[in-house]
Amino acid sequence: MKKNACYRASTTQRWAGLMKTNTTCPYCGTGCGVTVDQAVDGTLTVSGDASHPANRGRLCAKGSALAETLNEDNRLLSPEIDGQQVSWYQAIDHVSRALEETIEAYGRESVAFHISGQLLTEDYYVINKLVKGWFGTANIASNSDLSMSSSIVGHQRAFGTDTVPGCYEDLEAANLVVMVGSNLAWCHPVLHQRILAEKQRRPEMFLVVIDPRRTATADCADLHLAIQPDGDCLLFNGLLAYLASHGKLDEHYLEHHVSGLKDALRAVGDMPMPRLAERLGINLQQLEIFYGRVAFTPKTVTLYSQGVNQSESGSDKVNAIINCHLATGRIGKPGMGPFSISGQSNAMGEREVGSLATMLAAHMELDKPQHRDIVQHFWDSPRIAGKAGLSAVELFDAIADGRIKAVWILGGNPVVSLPQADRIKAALQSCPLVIVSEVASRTDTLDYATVRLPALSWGEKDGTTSNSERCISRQRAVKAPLGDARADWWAVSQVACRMGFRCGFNFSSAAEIFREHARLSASDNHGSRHFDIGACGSFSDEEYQSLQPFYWPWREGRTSVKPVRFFAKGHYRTPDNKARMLPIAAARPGNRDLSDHYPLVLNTGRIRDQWHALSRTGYSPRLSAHLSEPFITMHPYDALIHGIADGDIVQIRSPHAAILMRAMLSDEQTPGQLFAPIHWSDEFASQARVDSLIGSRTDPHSAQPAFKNQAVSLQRFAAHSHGYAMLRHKPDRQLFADVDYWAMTPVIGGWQIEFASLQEARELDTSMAMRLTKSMQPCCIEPLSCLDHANGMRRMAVFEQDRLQFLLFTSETPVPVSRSWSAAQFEALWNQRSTRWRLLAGRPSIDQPDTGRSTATV
Ligand SMILES: Nc1nc2c(c(=O)[nH]1)N[C@H]1C(S)=C(S)[C@@H](COP(=O)(O)OP(=O)(O)OC[C@H]3O[C@@H](n4cnc5c(=O)[nH]c(N)nc54)[C@H](O)[C@@H]3O)O[C@H]1N2
Ligand SMILES: Nc1nc2c(c(=O)[nH]1)N[C@H]1C(S)=C(S)[C@@H](COP(=O)(O)OP(=O)(O)OC[C@H]3O[C@@H](n4cnc5c(=O)[nH]c(N)nc54)[C@H](O)[C@@H]3O)O[C@H]1N2
Ligand code: SF4
Ligand SMILES: [Mo]
Repeated sequence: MKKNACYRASTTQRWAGLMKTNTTCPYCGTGCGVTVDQAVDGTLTVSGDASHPANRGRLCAKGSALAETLNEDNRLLSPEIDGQQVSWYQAIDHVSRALEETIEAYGRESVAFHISGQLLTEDYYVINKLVKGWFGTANIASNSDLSMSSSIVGHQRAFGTDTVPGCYEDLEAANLVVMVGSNLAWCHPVLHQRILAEKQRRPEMFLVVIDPRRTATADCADLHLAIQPDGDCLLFNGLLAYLASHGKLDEHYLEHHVSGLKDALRAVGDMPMPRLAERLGINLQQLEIFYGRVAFTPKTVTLYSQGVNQSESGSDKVNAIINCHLATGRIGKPGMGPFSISGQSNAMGEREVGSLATMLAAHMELDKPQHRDIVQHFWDSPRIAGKAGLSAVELFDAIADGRIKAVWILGGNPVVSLPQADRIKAALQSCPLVIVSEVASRTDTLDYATVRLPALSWGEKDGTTSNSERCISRQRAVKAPLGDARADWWAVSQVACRMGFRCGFNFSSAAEIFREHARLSASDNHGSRHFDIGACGSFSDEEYQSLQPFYWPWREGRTSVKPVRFFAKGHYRTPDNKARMLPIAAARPGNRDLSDHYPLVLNTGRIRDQWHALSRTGYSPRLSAHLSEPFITMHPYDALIHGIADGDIVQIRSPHAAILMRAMLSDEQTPGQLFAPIHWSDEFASQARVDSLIGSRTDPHSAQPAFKNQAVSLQRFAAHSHGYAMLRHKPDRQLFADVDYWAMTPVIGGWQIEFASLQEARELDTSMAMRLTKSMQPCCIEPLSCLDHANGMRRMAVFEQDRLQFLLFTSETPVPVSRSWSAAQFEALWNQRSTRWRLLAGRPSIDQPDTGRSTATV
């Protein structure tokens, strides 16, 4: 038996008709353990896995709602070629032949993959092996390009390896936690809860948030520095100078384990503190508190996320932070270290497998001949990629200009998530072969697929995933696959076999792939690479099934597997084993593209209860209740000078596109800056894809897009008519094709749609009433309608037998009906016609309470 400290005989247990399975949450990089209970009738309930080291039983709102997002209505159930349903046999045959023909006609570099952090390690492994070992290219644009690549570059430049030095326990052991560009409270809620629980136990623990806007995370902190956008390099350069001038450098650590101090110090200069504070847009006292706290608190962790990574200076921000930790020797020791938090659940796994355009496999490097030899020899592959492939932004440029002729997208929605998103649409439209492996039946990217392949969703998938602290856990299947959905590794292996590569891809299980990945990590390693899970290379299938969360490295013959820290005693993976401090040039904070035409900075990010393009969370009424429409937050001052009131629909324009969102006024924003969430895709709203606004500025070292600092303009959208509809089922978005603004949200009982238009109210009403009625395809519908002459409001209710089918209200002004009350009416039986008119009031009668909102504000 392997010595996995918490190895158990089995993780799926039956008790009194209840089946319990331990698995892992598919959302964020916290990587929480989830226990799924399956009742005899198949009902699934989820709870936090008390034995998982990441969450010890906790779950956030998204994790707790996992069972209700296993929705069966929105699943891609069978393969399709050009919109026609086909068998897997036909699909694999078609894909393999089309790829062969493309390579033959246009060469190996004409084929590319676009993958995301939703995939499991086993999927990545097979894709990486096929692309680099058999196709001989490194064209794998990965989720990391959008999310983690600045951190990867920062790690590699400083440490010589992409190794996160610390672990979650450091966040609890620290006396000072500095959160930079991270809204941990909403994006990694369980980690945030762990920090807050510790702070409650030790109130002297000090929390700092560095973020241009006041977030939920900032609200819980002792100090919030609302620096100007991209002021991070300047702030941390200033900190390094302060530490040096206050005698806080660790001379011993610097002498033995670090190089580059002199150059780094020369680059930071000696800007006086008042000028520094002024440039950063914060007050001097705040800056002094921050620097003073860091200087006098050895146990400091600096945790950072997309406010750092997604910037033109992303890699430099990472190194400016790491410089301060190296100079003080605060790294790899309990409660100390720089800590890059990963975004998607398996973003870290992607890096371990090396399924990026810039890496090889198992932390080996594309440009090292001995690494290429190790991998090619291990794979026994006909060739091996020798140079970096295309990053995500470059990949779609290459599709647009015809260099790439075939792209296979697995687990991503680039039409929503990449900069200049309208160009992504155009690029995909021009690409002869677009294969999309998806779980959902409707996404914006699927519209452009020539081949659609149904993938297993969470709950059906089986494999491993790695979280931000290098902990590898199992995702286990808890239900049978729906339709013809298959694992991504299976689809890719089948295509490879059909292309004649059976020798390398004859995989029959995730366990088999994991064993091979583990053996490769140990191949010719001898301690030279941190990522080594050689102990898993000889697992039996049963051991793989029962594998408990463990941390890497886990070398052959060693016992597993507590969190490991790196670099306390140096041993960096550079030629002289010393870490590198880098000279960081800090540009002036702000946005150099601001102009009279585009005077405001648009910042983008996430909200608490939604996940990316809503393909899962967007179907949950509970999760959608938090913030239910695409919105943009602005300071009341900006609203005032643009003539905008809370709840107005506004147009946000950049040189690339224009979108419509609902205005939310908040003093959490600094004047001159706006914040919009990334979640609303064309599937859920008319024009709310923020990435259509974002330009293609990227970090020169990591190629990561500058998603958080875009110059835009703002104006009120002067709608002539407004509407609100409640439907029993999610309507086809084509119904609203010519309505300027619409957004749909699930509520208990159905779907609600808010809309607004430049059409006259009467026109809008007639066309919406006709379309909605037509979409019912009823056997016998009974409409009821009225025009309220007092306020020009039109009201309509449509029944099919005793059930309400839809409600429609239109008006020249925003529609004041009770949203929650109208949703609740879908549950009722309406067999007495005489009472039906009540519905047209859109609110409860005077003797009934109404707790919900009655206007369309988010
Ligand atoms: N609820 C929810 N949670 C998620 C996700 C989700 O979709 N929904 N997605 C997951 C993924 S993939 C990721 S990558 C993570 C992202 O997690 P986070 O990085 O924490 O989330 P974001 O909202 O993208 O951005 C974080 C903060 O960066 C700030 N920021 C913007 N510009 C700057 C700047 O110049 N400097 C500094 N210091 N800060 C700046 C923004 O104001 C924002 O509050 O979240 C993960 N968790
Ligand atoms: N403006 C702006 N843009 C951003 C960001 C930002 O902060 N601001 N953040 C960036 C970041 S950090 C990220 S991570 C990206 C996220 O961008 P994407 O990764 O493109 O977003 P998702 O909506 O998560 O897309 C994942 C798709 O995979 C499908 N899926 C889920 N599991 C599986 C599976 O096992 N197999 C297959 N084949 N499909 C699966 C889902 O249904 C979903 O449609 O957005 C990036 N874009
Ligand atoms: S914190 Fe992240 S991993 Fe944990 S339950 Fe929430 S979404 Fe899932
Ligand atoms: Mo991400």
